[in-house]
Amino acid sequence: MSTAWAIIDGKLCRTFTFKDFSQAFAFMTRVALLAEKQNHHPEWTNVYNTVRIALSTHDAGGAVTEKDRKLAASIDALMEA
Ligand code: H2B
Repeated sequence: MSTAWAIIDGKLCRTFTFKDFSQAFAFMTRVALLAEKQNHHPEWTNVYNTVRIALSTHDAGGAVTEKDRKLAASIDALMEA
């Protein structure tokens, strides 16, 4: 099941669930392009149809910053499109 964004272990996290692996990987491809554009890259795991994303800013000592919130908002916008 997909979740809302939440701070877990100091990172901005959300879990996305899709119909199957193909849908999950297509989503990851789109997020990867966003991440490159923003020069801000997710820590993530994928297991079959589930993608878990954890965002933090290494450059800020691992804190959650505006860069993480911006990438999270862009990912949400992908989901709505
Ligand atoms: N991604 C994330 N999530 N946090 C960072 O601090 C970060 C990044 N820094 N992507 C960028 C790249 C930095 O390492 C490069 C050198 O700009």
